[in-house]
Amino acid sequence: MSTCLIGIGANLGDRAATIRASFALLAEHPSVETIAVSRLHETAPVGGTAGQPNFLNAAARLATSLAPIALLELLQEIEHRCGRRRGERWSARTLDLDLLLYGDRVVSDVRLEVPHPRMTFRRFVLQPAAEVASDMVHPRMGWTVAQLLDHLDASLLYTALGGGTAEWRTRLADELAASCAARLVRAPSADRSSPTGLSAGSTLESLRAQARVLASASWPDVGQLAVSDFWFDQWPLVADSRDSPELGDAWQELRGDVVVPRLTVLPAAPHVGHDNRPAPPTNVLDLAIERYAQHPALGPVLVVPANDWQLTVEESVAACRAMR
Ligand code: A4P
Ligand code: MG
Repeated sequence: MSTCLIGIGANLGDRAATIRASFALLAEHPSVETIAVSRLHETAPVGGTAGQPNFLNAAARLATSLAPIALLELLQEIEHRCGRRRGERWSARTLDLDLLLYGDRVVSDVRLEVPHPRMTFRRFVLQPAAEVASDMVHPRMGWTVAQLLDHLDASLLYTALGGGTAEWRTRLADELAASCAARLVRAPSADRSSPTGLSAGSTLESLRAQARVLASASWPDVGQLAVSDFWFDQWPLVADSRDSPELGDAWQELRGDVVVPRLTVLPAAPHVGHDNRPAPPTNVLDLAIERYAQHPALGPVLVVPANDWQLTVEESVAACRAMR
């Protein structure tokens, strides 16, 4: 038997009745044992078409002998029996059942991604999930569900953009500033003159300049989202890729003084420009960033498809709203 965490959302019809019906259908399956269900949480819709009704969100913890794909098929069958008709992505729905966690398994399949790729920063997912599965561990990050929710509560409203080109990050930061009324935190000027954001020979100075811009002591304590077009936590990766322990040490020393991002956005293919030019050969740092994005131990990461600008903007804007 594997312990699984299911995320539930509904924003059409009699939402509470549909969610309760889905709990009953899950519980009556011979290979599923329901361990706990959360309360129902009223939440504002995030992403998708404007003007959607509010959601009710919930979570369920199960034990099952079904394999991950078989469990996904059961969830989809229950969605269908409860009146779900698949429309556009993120459209209003009678019932959405997401497989958030399946024990400590990592599944990456065209039909199924587990852990659910957007669960780590969504309050509408984590709040109900923490009621039934606070101790379950996200196997890519090594954080418990309780830690993920604590991070949303304890961190400042700040999103860092990393990887890609300086041009890509600046453009995305501008989009987020416009769509989410965010305050822009620009990279210190020396960084912006080089495409990688790192002028050779002055990397230590660059790290220190970034730390000054992100100093917690002078961060304005307002409820406004901040977005930086650079990522302070890239430094340990830079240190490794350049075999430069002093950079790693400087990062260790200064990280306690800088603002921790609530979310970091990283591109899946770091060197594709916004205009879809072919990617130049991938360098060691880009590879390290891609690898880090698979196991982001320092905090929640949204991975965006760098070759699809519209999707990148939609996902990033929705993520910044969902983490509030
Ligand atoms: N799929 C891949 N991995 C999984 C997984 N772990 N669990 C595939 C479930 N399905 C998974 O899903 C599209 C495809 O994802 C499936 O065919 C399956 O093979 P879908 O349910 O048809 O479409 P969707 O839900 O619109 O897309 P998606 O990307 O799953 O959306 P999300 O991320 O689930 O977000 N705002 C509030 N307040 N509350 C919500 O519950 N939900 C969404 C949907 C957006 N905004 C929301 C809420
Ligand atoms: Mg879904």
